[in-house]
Amino acid sequence: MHNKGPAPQVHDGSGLRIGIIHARWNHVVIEKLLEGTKAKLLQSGVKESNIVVQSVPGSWELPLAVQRLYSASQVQSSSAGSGAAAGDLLGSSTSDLGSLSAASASASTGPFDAIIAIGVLIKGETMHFEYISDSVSQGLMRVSLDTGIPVIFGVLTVLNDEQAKARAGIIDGSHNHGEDWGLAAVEMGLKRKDWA
Ligand code: DLZ
Repeated sequence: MHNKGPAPQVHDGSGLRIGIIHARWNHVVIEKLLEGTKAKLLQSGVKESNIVVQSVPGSWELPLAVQRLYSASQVQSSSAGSGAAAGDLLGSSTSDLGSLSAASASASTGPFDAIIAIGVLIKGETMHFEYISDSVSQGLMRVSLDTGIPVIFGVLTVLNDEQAKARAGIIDGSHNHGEDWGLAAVEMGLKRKDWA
């Protein structure tokens, strides 16, 4: 077990509904992060049908997508049974990363307990790296505080491809940070229920 993250706790996620929005830029790394995230959600007891996965082009689009996914799920819960699936409100309900998005096909409806935003920003690839990183992190925090839903910050901001791979478990012996994000979503989703 790696020793850089929070001290481990075990939480029961069987009653939770979790949304995941991921960017498609740097998709090889994204795929592994998504895999790690989903693995820990499932291991914590979150039902496959209660995990909704959506994609957007790049990290810049994450804050709006998280906000809309959250709003759509709130609309659904107030007009239960008659609303469109949250996925429909964002266009395609698949993540474009193959089987990892399979859960969305048979996804449940209702409000989310937490939403995980996943992106990989690599400095070498954009002159605007600092601006995008700053805006995306501020945007995600704003959505979280404005709506009260835990938004898990699954955005890697790294200097190069190598650093990205070393945070996604792609390089031998490296830790997949997606696992931490899955666990954080379960813990914060449960806390949100307590705080409601
Ligand atoms: C344009 C761009 C660049 C250069 N680099 C990245 C990146 O490393 N990671 C990422 O998630 N997205 C990148 N993008 C795309 C922007 O986030 C955004 O999708 C486009 O500017 C369209 O708004």
